[in-house]
Amino acid sequence: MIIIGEKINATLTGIKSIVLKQDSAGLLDMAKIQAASGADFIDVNVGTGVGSREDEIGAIKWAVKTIQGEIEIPLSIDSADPCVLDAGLRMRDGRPSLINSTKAEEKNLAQIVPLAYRYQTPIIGLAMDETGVPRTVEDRLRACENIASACEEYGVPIENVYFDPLVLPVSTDINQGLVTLYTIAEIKKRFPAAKIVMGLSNVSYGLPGRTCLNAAFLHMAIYAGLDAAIMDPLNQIMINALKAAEVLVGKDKHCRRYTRAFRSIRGRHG
Ligand code: THG
Repeated sequence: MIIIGEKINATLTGIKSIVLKQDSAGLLDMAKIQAASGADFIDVNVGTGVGSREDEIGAIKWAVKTIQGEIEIPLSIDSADPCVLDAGLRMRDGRPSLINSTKAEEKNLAQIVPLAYRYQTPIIGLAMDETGVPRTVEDRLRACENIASACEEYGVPIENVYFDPLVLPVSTDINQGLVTLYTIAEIKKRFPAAKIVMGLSNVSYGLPGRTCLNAAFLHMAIYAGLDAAIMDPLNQIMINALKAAEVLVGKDKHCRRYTRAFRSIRGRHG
């Protein structure tokens, strides 16, 4: 499993103030702690919701430059704005990156998929279009088909595509857990060479014991074929869930990673 550390996200109040103050030390702390916890990528989302597009472009340049000046870790550039993605990718100057993300909307695809070709980076495609997140597996799959067609058209290999089946809260629609899980399984069948990624925490929105639900959902999603998770790498319960699931679906040869992870914390967890 590929772990994409989610903690540099300006919708979180602590990060929002770090971005607004351009607090480089605070930003670096958040990057280093996630890298040290085993994140494979760090997601960088600096959209504070205040200020202009130029402010967000300035913020992504600052954040990317600050992080890569100190640590070498792949970055997931997270924005809905193609110009912000472009600015972040240009600042990476060929270092390993991930575009997060494009929707299956004509205009979005035409602006963002060419960036994946130009910068030769993988790209996340969200299973949604201009009308929002479809509530059925069929409609989410149709969105993925449209993304795959655009990638083919612009010369982006399917191996570089991460499909995001998307997650809606089960508290508002009890079927949404299964819709996401079935979408993962169908994407795997239709595009076996592509990868599948998602953010988990939406599933438990509005309910108590969120980590309990998120961990169960991670187990099921890994069984269904999830390749990468946008998650908090500092949340030990979630990391344990991930390692256990990898063993049980045969993705951890000789249970080596599982054993190593538990050896270091044997005193606390048996
Ligand atoms: N898909 C894709 N990109 C995404 C999302 C997605 N980017 C944004 C979002 N969803 C994923 N990122 C976050 C970031 C932070 C939190 C949730 C989702 C969050 N974090 C808590 C915190 O840091 O305080 C801790 C959560 C925990 O302990 O588990 O709430 O769906 N492609």
